[in-house]
Order: sequence, then C-alpha cells, then structure tokens
Amino acid sequence: MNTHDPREMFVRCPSNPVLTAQQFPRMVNAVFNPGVVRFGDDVLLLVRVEDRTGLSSLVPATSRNGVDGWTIDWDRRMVPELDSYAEHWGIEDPRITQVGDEYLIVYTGFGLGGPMVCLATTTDFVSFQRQGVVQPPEDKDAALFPRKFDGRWALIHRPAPSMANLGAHVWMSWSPDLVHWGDARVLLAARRGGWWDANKIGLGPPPLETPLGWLICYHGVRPTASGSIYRLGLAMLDLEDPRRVLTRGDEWVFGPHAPYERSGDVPDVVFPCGWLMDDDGDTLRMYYGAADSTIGLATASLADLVDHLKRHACETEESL
Ligand code: BMA
Repeated sequence: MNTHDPREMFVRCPSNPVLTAQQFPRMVNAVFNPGVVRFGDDVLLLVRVEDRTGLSSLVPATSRNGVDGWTIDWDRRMVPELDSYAEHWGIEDPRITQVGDEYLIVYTGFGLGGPMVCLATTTDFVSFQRQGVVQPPEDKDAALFPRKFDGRWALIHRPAPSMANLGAHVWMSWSPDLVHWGDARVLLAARRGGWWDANKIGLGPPPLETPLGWLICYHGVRPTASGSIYRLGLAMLDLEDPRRVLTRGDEWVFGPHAPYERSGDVPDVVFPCGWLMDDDGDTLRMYYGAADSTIGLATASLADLVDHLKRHACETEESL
C-alpha cells in the first residue's frame, strides 16, 4: 500500500472523515461528493446522500468550523423529481457557484437517458428553483464561473463520447442567459497511454479565481487490473479568457492513500466538488468524497499549489 508522504501539498484533516452516514438522522448508505459554500457564518455542504434505495438526494449540512458540530437539515434536502426524465434515478455531485446573493447549483441528474447536467438556484438552501437541463446526456462534472465574460456565462463540463476509446475530455460551453448554450470546445483533453490522467478526466470543484488566473482542479481516472484510481491534478486558466489554458501540471497532487479513501463502496476514489478559501487568502480547504462513502477535508496553501504548477508545467503537446 502507498503510505502517506509528508511532502504532499494537501494535508488531511486529523478528524477525517469529517462527515459519515452514521451522523445522519436517517439510515443512509453513503454521504459523499458535497458542494461547498460559505453561508452566513457557517460552512455549508450540500451533501450527496445515497439512501438504501441506491438513489441520491442533496442534503444541506452546516458547521461553524467546517470540521465538526454538523447540523444536518434533512427536511431541507433537495429531493429528486423521480417522475421527471432528468432526475428519474436521483441527483448527484453538486458544484455551487455564488453570484451575489444567489447560489447556482450545477448537479448531475441521473435521468432516463443517463447522467446529464442540470441547474438549480437558491438563496437560502430551503427552496430550490430548478432551471432545467443545461447539457443533455451523457454529460456531468460541470460547474459555472462566478462572473460573465463579455456578456456570456461559461460552463465547464464533461460530455462522454459514445466511443470510449476516443477519451472523455473537459469541455467549455457558453451562454448569454444560462438557458441557451453553445460555442462548445475542448478545454482540457485527457492524456493518453500511461499518464495518470489518460483517457478520462472531469472537473472537480468550481474554478477558483486567483490573482494569476482561474485555478482548476480535475480528476483523472486510471483503470487498473483491480479497478479505477481517481486522482487530482491542477491547471490554470487565463483570468479574462478562460478558454486559454496557461499551465497544466504533469503530476497528480492528491490521490487516495488513507484507509477511508482506499476502501468503501468504490475503492481508491477522492472526488472533490467544492473548496473554500480561508480569510487569509492562502489556505484552501477542499472537501471530497472518499471512496464514494464518506466526506474528507484536506487543506493546501494556494501559494504552494501555484508554485508546484509552475515547477510541474507540462511542456509536451499531450497537455493540449
Ligand atoms: C464518477 C461520478 C462520481 C463518483 C465517481 C467514482 O463517474 O459518478 O459520482 O464518485 O464516479 O465512483
């Protein structure tokens, strides 16, 4: 087994996993892949909760310090519209972008045609206004930027090709109104061959605005003889034109090592859907699903991540 290396940039919270199914008021199977925002004085996780039907809903959990003392608002959960086409088999993996007082929740609807990208909005995490399907199946791993560029919203997403051997890449699409989408193009391509992020990649948390650009964290899925390994890498996009990839790292920066990441419903998975910048402007807290079973928290210094990206900028054409 790979053991922990103290040189890793993301440091796991000593009380990991910070949230488990046992803390929920109902018997549920797994809690994972939460969207994350600051809400009032609290950290709010919009947790993907898979109950014992196998289907998922999204449940808000709040905590003052983002580590413990969670209040789980079972009654305020976003319940899938099981009689709809788009959410017939549940709702999953929310990524939340705050715009003014509004929260734009981009989530996966597990619908009759497969996974698709859906949008809901809320101001209070009590009532959720569904805005419909924004990318048809199969498509997932999507999030919005918090501001428009030249009057257009930008969405990062990951359509799945019908020919899997051609690779599943990260795309960007544009919309004037969050309803009509187009100008789609590949933003980051899955690499090929032996790379950790060969063949299939997808966005993690929403893009993070930094003075140097939009920091992107994405997962790479490496198939092995005993299943897939989900690991995380970084890229930086141009601040004013996020279609421009300034830097893409060569190495992964976080992968499954801890026992709760290495075993669970889906072993060897770390899957973040949200991160938060602390008031110091440097401490980045990443919340992630661990082995599709529990929620972990890992912290990194933004300065360290940026420095790592510079030192590990991939120069080969395979990064494009
Ligand atoms: C992805 C998504 C995630 C899940 C991951 C690992 O395709 O469906 O919800 O955490 O697989 O199983």
